[in-house]
Amino acid sequence: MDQETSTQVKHTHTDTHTKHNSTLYVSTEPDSSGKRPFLVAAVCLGLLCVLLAGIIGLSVYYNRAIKDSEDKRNNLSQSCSLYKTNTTAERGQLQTRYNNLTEERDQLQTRYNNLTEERDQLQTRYNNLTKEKGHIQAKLYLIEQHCQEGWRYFDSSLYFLSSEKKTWKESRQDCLDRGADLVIINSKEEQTFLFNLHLRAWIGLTDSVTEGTWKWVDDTSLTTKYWRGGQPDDNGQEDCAEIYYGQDDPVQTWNDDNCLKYHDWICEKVV
Ligand SMILES: [Ca+2]
Ligand SMILES: [Ca+2]
Ligand SMILES: [Ca+2]
Repeated sequence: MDQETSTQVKHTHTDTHTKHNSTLYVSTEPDSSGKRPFLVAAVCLGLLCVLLAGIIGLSVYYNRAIKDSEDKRNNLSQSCSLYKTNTTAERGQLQTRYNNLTEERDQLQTRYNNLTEERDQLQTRYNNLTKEKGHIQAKLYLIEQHCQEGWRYFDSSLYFLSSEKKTWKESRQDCLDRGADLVIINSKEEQTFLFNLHLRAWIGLTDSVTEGTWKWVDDTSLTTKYWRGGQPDDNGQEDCAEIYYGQDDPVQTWNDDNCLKYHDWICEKVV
């Protein structure tokens, strides 16, 4: 059977040899042609194995790359989250600090306003004191000048004591000429001060307008009185008052007398 097949093959190849002389050598080796499919299959299998190994390798590579990428993404996400947390905390701290600085600024502004107000008040007070100092200096100068001319000073008033005698009206005119007037006794202290001068002198008190209604020269009514006992008695029309030293009690020294009589007098100038 194999012999017949071989003969047929050989015959076929002989025919082929008749048409194509160049293929004659190949057609005479029937043994090697039987192994080629296996060789091809083995090569293919090898290639498949290589291909499969490559695919597996690529798969592992890409899986690892994907995992690395996910890890990086997770790390990045964590970093972003941490950054957000830190940023939020920092923003909160900055807000708190801003609020504190704002409050501190407002307090400083209030303190500044108070200090400004206090400074203005002190400035006003300084101006008033400066003005007052000027008045006091002027007053001191006035007092000093009058004292050099023989006036007496007591409790914000200057007193001129006459060295001659005149009627009440002439005495008052003399005081007016000196920029003063007959003395008005406003207090017990002033009465005592005048009593201690040991004088009998006209004072600025009269009832010449309405009998019995005593008024001071500044037209104020008499309230506090220091008459001697039994006075005023208007004995023979007595309408002018004098302070009459000689009584033991310093607050009972006044007498009404005739305005045309001659007495010393006391002028008063309030400073
Ligand atoms: Ca007085
Ligand atoms: Ca009288
Ligand atoms: Ca009298």
